[in-house]
Amino acid sequence: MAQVTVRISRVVAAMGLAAGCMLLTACSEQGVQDKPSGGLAAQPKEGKIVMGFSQIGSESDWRAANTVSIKTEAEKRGIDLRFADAQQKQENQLKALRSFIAQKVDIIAFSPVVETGWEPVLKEIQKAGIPVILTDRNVDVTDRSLYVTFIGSDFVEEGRRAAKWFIENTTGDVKVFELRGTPGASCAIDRKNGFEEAIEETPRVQIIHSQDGNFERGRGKEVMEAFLKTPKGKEFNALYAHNDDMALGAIQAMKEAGLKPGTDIKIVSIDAVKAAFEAMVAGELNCTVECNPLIGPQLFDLVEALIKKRIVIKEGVYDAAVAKEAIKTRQY
Ligand code: GYE
Repeated sequence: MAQVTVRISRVVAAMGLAAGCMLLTACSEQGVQDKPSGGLAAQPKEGKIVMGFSQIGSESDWRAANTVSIKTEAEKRGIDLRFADAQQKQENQLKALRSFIAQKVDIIAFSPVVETGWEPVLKEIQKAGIPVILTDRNVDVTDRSLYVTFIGSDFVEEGRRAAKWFIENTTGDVKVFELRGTPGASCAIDRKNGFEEAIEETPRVQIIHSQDGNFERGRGKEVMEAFLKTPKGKEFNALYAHNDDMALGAIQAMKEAGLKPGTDIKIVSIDAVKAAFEAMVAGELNCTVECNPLIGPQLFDLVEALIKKRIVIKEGVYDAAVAKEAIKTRQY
């Protein structure tokens, strides 16, 4: 399983929430009690936490699973989730974030489609006293106090893992076509950097062409169709796609052009969605690097810790009759 990391910024300490966050790993087991106290400007209304969530869109199977995870977990915990789909447009996300301020939500989470351009709106949110959690993708801001934390995968490492597959499972010259994700998205930038870093000392593995396909299956197919008609399209023998959906689209284009994906062209992509496993079973995809979209439980553990600010530890009572057995697993 891929690790979804939770990076806590300095602001948590500044907000006096460090203790709550240190206990986060234990939250799901130990339960969070609903007993708001003063401190944060945003407080639950009528006992319910109100959270604004700005989702990027529905460009991939990964995204669909991510949306389900967030919605299901919110529902399970009785959180009033105001969910907005930005259809892959930053301007729509900016509008959604400003509308969350107007709605006076308790907390905002969002998955930023691109890395840059968030500073002004994050300042407005901070001024309104609403904590912000970044999910999935990162932002490029100088002021780290503008968000509490970033919950997401290590995309550089994913790029390295993809490269490692080519290095370890091929011989001879590997001429890679790189199908990149959305321009300016943190995961597209990092997945490229991680891959390039990992192939640096293996000159037989080279990226001979790189183009973006916006993380979409349809785009992946179109881009591959066009590429196959170019001179480099006759030369390449490997595909590195920043997500499974684009790889699956490209596989379709290769098949229509009479190529054998997985054999003539070695293919590695990222996400590990079910359709990628189907393609591997069919022998058309060689490897997928896992990127876990199921962040709902971790996200809402954090939300509850920030808003409710009271986490009760689970404890028991032990009769002497059980002591002999229980002592075997005592850690303190
Ligand atoms: O890999 C891709 C999606 O941001 C990690 O976005 C996410 C990426 C994921 O559309 O399939």
